[in-house]
Amino acid sequence: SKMNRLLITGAAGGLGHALRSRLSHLAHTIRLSDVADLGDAAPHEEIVPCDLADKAAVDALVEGCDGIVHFGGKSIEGTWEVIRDSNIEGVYNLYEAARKHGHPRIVFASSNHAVGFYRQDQVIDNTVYPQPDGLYGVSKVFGEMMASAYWNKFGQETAVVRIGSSFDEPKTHRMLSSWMSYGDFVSLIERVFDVPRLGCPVIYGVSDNDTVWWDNTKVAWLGWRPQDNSETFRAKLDASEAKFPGDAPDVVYQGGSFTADGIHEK
Ligand code: NAI
Ligand code: 15L
Repeated sequence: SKMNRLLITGAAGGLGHALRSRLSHLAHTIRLSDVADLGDAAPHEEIVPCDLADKAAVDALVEGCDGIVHFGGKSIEGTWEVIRDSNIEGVYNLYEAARKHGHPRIVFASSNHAVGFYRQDQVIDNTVYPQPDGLYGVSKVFGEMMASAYWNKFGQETAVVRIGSSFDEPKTHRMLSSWMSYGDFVSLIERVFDVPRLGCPVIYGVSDNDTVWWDNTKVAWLGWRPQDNSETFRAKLDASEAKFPGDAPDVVYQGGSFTADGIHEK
């Protein structure tokens, strides 16, 4: 049944911008939040600017929401200070606000970079030990563990989605394996808010691609069936992207070039 109010954090970002209107059927009101400009609110939308590092502001942001799609945060490698404020403090603030305001179901945008040091010749399921590929990946593991602790302690439900690469198209050959279309992400979020009992599953966010690193068998009960396949973009990528040497991080590790990124100092 339709929620009264769905909160989307990070709504000014790539995924927020793309999914904002595509999730509008899920709730009577979509509350959009970010530190960046969100443009004008459509009739069914409300805009609530908020820095995730501000605990009191996040508390007020979450109050009155029946569901949360948590996209907000640093979305690539960064300095510790930025990662800490947005992805560590921010996630803590979000879960504390959810605990105080009726446990709205959460979609947590985790990342393949939580497991980025698994190799591309391995197929992993949602039970593997994390192998984060940098501070960003570590922050996503932190978020996954917050979800787990608040589920076991308080019954807070979260869909932990280890997103591969969710863009309008795969931008590199690596993304032929990691790509998740916007349409498939929408259908995943629909399932998350539809199922009567969610719990705290870890789900790989990936389309029905031919080359596979991730096994979602253990979350088949969710009934999510991605429809899109990156193969339709292979010829275009063959024409636009040079082939990497066989030992390049982009063709060795699931996390690609993030595994070779240094620590970003201030
Ligand atoms: P993005 O960087 O385009 O959007 C993130 C948004 O969060 C930005 O609009 C930014 O202003 C906002 N934000 C950052 N720090 C904030 C703070 N302290 N307070 C409030 N807002 C803040 O990233 P994108 O691609 O839209 O990703 C959304 C989420 O999904 C991120 O959490 C990212 O880590 C995760 N993700 C995305 C993937 C993708 O392929 N697009 C892959 C894996 C994970
Ligand atoms: C991510 O976690 C990033 O948010 C996104 O920008 C892409 O880099 C993606 O992973 C990826 O690994 O392709």
